[in-house]
Parts: sequence; structure tokens; C-alpha cells
Amino acid sequence: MMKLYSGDLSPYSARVRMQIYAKGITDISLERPANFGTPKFREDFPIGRIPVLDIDGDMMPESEVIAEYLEEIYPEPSMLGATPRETAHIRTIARIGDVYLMNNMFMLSAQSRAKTRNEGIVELLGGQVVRNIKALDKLIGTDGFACSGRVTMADCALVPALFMVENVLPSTGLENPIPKRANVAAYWAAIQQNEHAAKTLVELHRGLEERRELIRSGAFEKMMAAAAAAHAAAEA
Ligand SMILES: N[C@@H](CCC(=O)N[C@@H](CS)C(=O)NCC(=O)O)C(=O)O
Repeated sequence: MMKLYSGDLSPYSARVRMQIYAKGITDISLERPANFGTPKFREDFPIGRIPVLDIDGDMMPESEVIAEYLEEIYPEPSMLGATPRETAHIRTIARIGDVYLMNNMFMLSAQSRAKTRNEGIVELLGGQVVRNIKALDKLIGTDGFACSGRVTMADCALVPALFMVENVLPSTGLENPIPKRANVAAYWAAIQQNEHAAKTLVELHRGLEERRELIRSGAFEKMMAAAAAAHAAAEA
């Protein structure tokens, strides 16, 4: 049985989980890797990030690569287009979710819990997020789905990306740009009614609450310091 190493709050993992739910795949187990964040994890998985798909011991990193692989081995129901051009459009929107939104949000997220924010980082990465929500507004479907009138790989990437924009960006001191963009705002309200998106969002919110509790209690700072010391010792 294949395993997806994943975490509730990981938007990249959530992208693959939503695809698994929407395709009705039941023979991939979801697990949190026991040694995530340790030098051993980086030794075993050189990129050091989740998600990772474990195919009987063959480890496949990178959410987009995993998503494309799952499309090939479970082609039905398809999360791609009916024509090559439609598929290209779905991939364009998925890339906006991944490269233009999620990546900036992920790099920015440390500023949401920093004792002293680095305003240069917030301006640079947050500025990109605001700009890219504006771009998305011009490209996104207006029928409740990102494109094609049904759930596609584009929705799977956008749902966790917009979750991050709505819930994490404001804690860096920037305003949530979604309400200002009518098409993105309407899409965001509609897609949250989709059962697969809703299930994924429950997990993301649960992960965010757990993380916020760890931050409030001071445990997260201690965990980060211990991980940094372990990595430094492993490098020495
Ligand atoms: N490009 C990667 C990004 C994955 C990623 O950044 N995952 C985060 C969790 S959402 C992670 O594992 N971070 C651990 C770290 O940065 O050490 C993908 O698409 O899978």
C-alpha cells in the first residue's frame, strides 16, 4: 500500500490530499513522518520537505510531481482537461496556486510568528501575493470552480493557497487581498462548499489551531531551537 507522508497544516500536502479525496482513492494511507524536521529526515529525503509519496519504499517528493503521478496511475475521474489546451490552462492555474501564492506564503509564514517582523521580507513576499491574487482574478472560473466547471488539479492547488492567504497573511500585518477581487472572492466562497475542499480545509484549520497553541505555549519556539541545534550538530 502506498503512503503519503503529510501534515495537517502543510499546504503542499493538502494539495495532494484534496486530489486523493476528489478522485476517491482509498488505497493510499496518510501519515505524519515520525522524524520530520530532523537531520535523519533530511538524510533520507534530501529536499527535507513534505509531502513525500512512499511507493513500497521508493520515495517521491514534490507535491506537483506526486499529483501528476497520481493522475497517471489513477486516471479516473480526471483532474486534467479534456483537451491538451484545457489541461495546459488547468496547470497554469495550479502553478499560480503553487509557485505564485503558496511558495510566497510559505516563505512569509515565519514572519507571522516573529518577535520582530522583517518588514522587507513582508513587503517583498506579501507584495507578490497581492499582485498574484489580482492576476488570478482575471483567469479564474466564475462558476464555482477554478476552471472547466468541475474539480481539477487547479482547485486542489488553489484551496490550500487561498487558505494560507486568508489565514496567515493578516498575521504578518498585511490585509487579506481576497475580498477586494470579486472573482477570487466568489470562487473562494463557492469552492468551500465542495465536500473535498471542505474536508481538506477542516484539516488545515485543525493544523493551524494546533500550531497556534504550540506558539502560545512557547513549545514551538523550543522545538525550532532544538531542530536548529540538531541540524548544526549534524553539519559540524
Ligand atoms: N515544493 C515543495 C514544497 C514542500 C514544502 O515546502 N513543504 C513544507 C511543509 S508545507 C515542509 O516540509 N517544510 C519543511 C522545511 O522547510 O524544512 C512541494 O511542492 O512539495
